[in-house]
Amino acid sequence: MNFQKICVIGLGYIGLPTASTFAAHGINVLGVDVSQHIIDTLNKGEIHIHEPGLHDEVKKAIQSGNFRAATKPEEADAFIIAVPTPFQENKFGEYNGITYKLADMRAVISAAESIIPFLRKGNLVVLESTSPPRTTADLVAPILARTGLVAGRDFHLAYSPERVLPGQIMRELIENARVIGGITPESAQAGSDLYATFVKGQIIKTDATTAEMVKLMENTYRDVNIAIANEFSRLADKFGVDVWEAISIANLHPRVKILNPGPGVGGHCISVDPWFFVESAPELTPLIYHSRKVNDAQPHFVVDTVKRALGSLGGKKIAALGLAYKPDVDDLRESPANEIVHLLQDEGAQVKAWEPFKPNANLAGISMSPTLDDAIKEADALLLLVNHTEFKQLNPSEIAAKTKARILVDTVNGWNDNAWKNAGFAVFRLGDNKSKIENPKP
Ligand code: SAJ
Repeated sequence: MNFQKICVIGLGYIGLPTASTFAAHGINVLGVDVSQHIIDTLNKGEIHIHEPGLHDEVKKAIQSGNFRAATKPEEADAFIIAVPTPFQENKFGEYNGITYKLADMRAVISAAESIIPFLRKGNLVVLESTSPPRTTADLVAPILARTGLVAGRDFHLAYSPERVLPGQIMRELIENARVIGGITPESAQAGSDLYATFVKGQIIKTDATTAEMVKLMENTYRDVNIAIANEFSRLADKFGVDVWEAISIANLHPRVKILNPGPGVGGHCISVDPWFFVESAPELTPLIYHSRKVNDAQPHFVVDTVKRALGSLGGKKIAALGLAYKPDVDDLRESPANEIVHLLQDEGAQVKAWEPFKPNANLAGISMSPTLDDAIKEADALLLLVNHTEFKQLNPSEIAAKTKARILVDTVNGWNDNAWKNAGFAVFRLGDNKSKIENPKP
């Protein structure tokens, strides 16, 4: 299939990079968003989100005349839907005594509806938003059928999940393998023709529901495996073992690859996507459900560890280092560190937080320090919550000279025990009770 003009609906973290990349590869792109503010910003050549390389790409696309933004779609050869699929705020599902979160599909529904007046025979529609299995076939296809055209017969319909890492989006969009699931083989082929415009990685064609499952399976696989690592950290704590040592030994086995325990699972992918499976089939997903529960409860285990390190939390001053949801990103949304700060404060601790990637973050109920020195100066304990490179490089004796604290709690195995002990700190690591409970030493 040949594509001269496409509409990309939803100009967020995925839609905007996708739209500008198509434009850079010679396709005439209309970007569509419900927010007039976003449209005005883009048409001026500015952008509303932070992603390395994106601003230049958008500026070039606008200047070349290949990219425009508007609040309504127009006729085009292809339509790409890249809108958010968050959780419903106030509604939950229930099955056999368990409560689970429900996807809010309203943005997908209204994006599909917005295409109706413009859909023509021979067009291609692609859904990119992460969605519960069968969304393309059972939700999007019936909406588009209101045109009188039938998906797979009169127009092509496909699902193609984004699988890019924030911070690397512009490169990964082009280089990563791309899955295209068609409602028919011809739809998959049409989708493949479209993305071949810029994708250099392998393009894999399959059916739409397989493609939907692939996306959810990738992130669920990771969530379940982090959950077992987190459960191992609690077992190690109980039995007087250092979980990090145990994992590194277990991982010498050629068929074992245990992930890292930590303060919990954050971000808007891994902690979200497994719920789409639970919602779709709660009777089939006890493992996925319980893994989510284990990871969501990990902040409580961190608080128990801090409590043990300090004796009690009431009135204690704690420097919380790192609020991002993972190392070396400035993204604080859904971060377990945020919850940990609140739990510590609920128990009477006074917490000052330092986040080098967002020192001025405005987080409800959290007191941010303008500098690392300010956060640690009067602290009774240092609490390492994210493995930022900057934290790994800190010099223990220099830090010892700047803080009253002589206790530190490391939840991510970011610091070298001995170096910090030599600088005068009592070191507590998450899932490491080895030196606290006497085990026979070799
Ligand atoms: N984490 C652990 N232990 C680990 C690995 C991660 O506790 O061993 C935690 C991190 O600290 C973080 C969370 O899990 O809080 C998620 O981090 P991540 O780097 O594993 O994943 P995301 O959410 O940034 O990005 C994922 C990626 N998916 C996979 O790696 C399978 C990415 O490729 C996807 O594009 C993205 O989800 C998405 O959009 O779905």
